Amino acid sequence: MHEIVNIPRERAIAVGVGSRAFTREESLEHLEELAFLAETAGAEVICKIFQDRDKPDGATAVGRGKLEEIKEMIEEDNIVLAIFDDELTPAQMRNLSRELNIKVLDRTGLILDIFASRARTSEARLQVELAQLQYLLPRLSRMWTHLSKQFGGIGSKGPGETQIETDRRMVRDKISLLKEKLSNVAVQKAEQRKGRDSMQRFALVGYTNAGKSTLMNALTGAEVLVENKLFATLDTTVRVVELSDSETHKTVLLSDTVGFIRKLPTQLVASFRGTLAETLEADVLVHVIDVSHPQFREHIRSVVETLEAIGAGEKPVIMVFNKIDALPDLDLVHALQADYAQSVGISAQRGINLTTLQEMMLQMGDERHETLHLHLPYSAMKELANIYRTGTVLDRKDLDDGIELTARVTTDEARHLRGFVLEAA
Ligand SMILES: Nc1nc2c(ncn2[C@@H]2O[C@H](COP(=O)(O)OP(=O)(O)OP(=O)(O)O)[C@@H](O)[C@H]2O)c(=O)[nH]1
Ligand SMILES: [Mg+2]
Repeated sequence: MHEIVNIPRERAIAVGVGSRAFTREESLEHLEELAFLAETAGAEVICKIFQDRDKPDGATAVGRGKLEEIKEMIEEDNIVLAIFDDELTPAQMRNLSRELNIKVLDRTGLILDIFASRARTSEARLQVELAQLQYLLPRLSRMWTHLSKQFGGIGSKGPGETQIETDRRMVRDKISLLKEKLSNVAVQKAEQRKGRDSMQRFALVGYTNAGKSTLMNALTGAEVLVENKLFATLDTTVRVVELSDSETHKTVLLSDTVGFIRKLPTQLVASFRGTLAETLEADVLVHVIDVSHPQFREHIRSVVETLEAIGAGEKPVIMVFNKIDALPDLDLVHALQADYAQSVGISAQRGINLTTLQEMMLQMGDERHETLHLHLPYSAMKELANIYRTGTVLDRKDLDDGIELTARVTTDEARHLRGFVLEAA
């Protein structure tokens, strides 16, 4: 029996402030994306307002006149929530809540809120809670109670009611505890992964809503949730894919994970390391791009930046231009294929060109990797840095006379490391 619960959707205003770094058109696209994020979080965006400025006002983000305009709209349209693009400083947040007298959220708070309401596994929940507390910590002051209420945002998923009356110290303790729990989860997961070391690993990465899960399902027959919403996926799924052409047949692993977005909060990126472990340990990344989106080039940049931030910037990549079925013609795709050596235009939904993609994966995967058990003296730190950059460290022990490592490295790198090998792992 289903109970029908009518949760009223909070009426919201989305506010964007231009800056010299972007054209007006780009800033308006960002505002559209903010509204899409807000809708995903369950709000109803009644109006969008944009102010072109050189930089945001230090006290209230928008200027005085604009603020009055926003106040009027709030009155007229019974708006209960104001959402600002970009991150507000604690002072801006305070001033705006006082001036507007409704709940105020910024892009970061909104993204954290979506993650909080969508996290399903215990690991994802721990990661989100950690990110929320880290976001809150610098904003803690006598405003704590007030901010906590406000922080709940849409659906009021705050970091837990018991925290409300607490002080910085308790928040810090809680942060340490969460980190400890997460590192235990990470150890367990690393154990699970050890058994699959011999298989080649591919990881789907890309902007949120690009079609990663749709492609995962098309290639593996998995049933990962697909939705026209931002951040439909928050966990990582790993499945086996059979790749074959006329000569070779190979079984590899493919993972689907959380998508990225412009200005992904740094707290979230850091907290989601556990979920992103598959991406970090992949041999090849499959970067999925919604080529039918007007801002797809900026999406590519955001994804590349995030990959660099998590330390996966140097991995081999196949660029997959998805949703070609939604393009008027293929001129754009042909131009892109000329720009990117390893790339293919596909439709994950309609199953167009998936064979070409699989052949490409077969070829890219051929760049062999091996697992080595090494002893590196402290004089070989350059080698250590190279292993971290191009390979994957599976196990590490810091000893008096150097570092003992189990690592997956490319065949090329393995040749350089021959002198340090203890035994075949
Ligand atoms: N037209 C078209 N739509 C597609 C295609 N592939 C995916 N979609 C749609 O794009 C939306 C997002 O797809 P998902 O597979 O959930 O995207 P995702 O990258 O996993 O997104 P997140 O998990 O939210 O980061 C859904 O509405 C899909 O139906 C395609 O080839 N063509
Ligand atoms: Mg997904």
